[in-house]
Amino acid sequence: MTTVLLTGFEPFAGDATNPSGDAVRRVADHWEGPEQLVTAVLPVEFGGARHRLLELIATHDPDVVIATGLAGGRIGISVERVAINLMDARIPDNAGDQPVDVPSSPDGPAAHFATLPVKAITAAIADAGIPAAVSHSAGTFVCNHAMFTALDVNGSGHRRAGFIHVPFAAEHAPQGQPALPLADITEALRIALRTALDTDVDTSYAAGTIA
Ligand code: PCA
Repeated sequence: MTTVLLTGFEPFAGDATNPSGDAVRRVADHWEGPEQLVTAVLPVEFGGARHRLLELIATHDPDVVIATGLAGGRIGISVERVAINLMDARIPDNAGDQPVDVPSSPDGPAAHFATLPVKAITAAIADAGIPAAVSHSAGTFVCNHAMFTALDVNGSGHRRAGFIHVPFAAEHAPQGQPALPLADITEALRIALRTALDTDVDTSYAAGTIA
């Protein structure tokens, strides 16, 4: 049985909700398979998120891992291409930890590329009329750390893993911030899972940035 792991995050930085966790719960409510879907909402804690993610991967040995989180201020869905081996927290996490200039994994490589078909996923979401782009930075906070962690345990080879940042949900966005309806964020994550499961070789098209 093919197994997929989809995670979101709890609220952080004083927000009442986190659209990533809300959307993951909705995807779970409507999943029709045939693959087994495992979902979780991770704590916004460097140590706690890593621990929980490693536990989930060890327990379920998923074929596909898509972790998701909020990137407030971004205008669409960001399909992350790279996780860097660095924690540099501008604010404390929900446990009060604020690592600065510390590697995610002291013995790990400088970075890991997502092993998801990031361009096919981005194109499929955009084709559904939902704004989406390939992103080349997942930041240096808990989301980047979670993405790096998921890819750092990718040793078995069969697993595809990566990360998707979502914007604020329109239902809860702070005044003046870009946002998408939670239904669109949910649909984007469903499309991402479907595309990751159904795409053997990623498509290739220019998706870079000049700066
Ligand atoms: N976004 C934060 C951490 C949790 C979340 O949803 C980030 O981008 O690192």
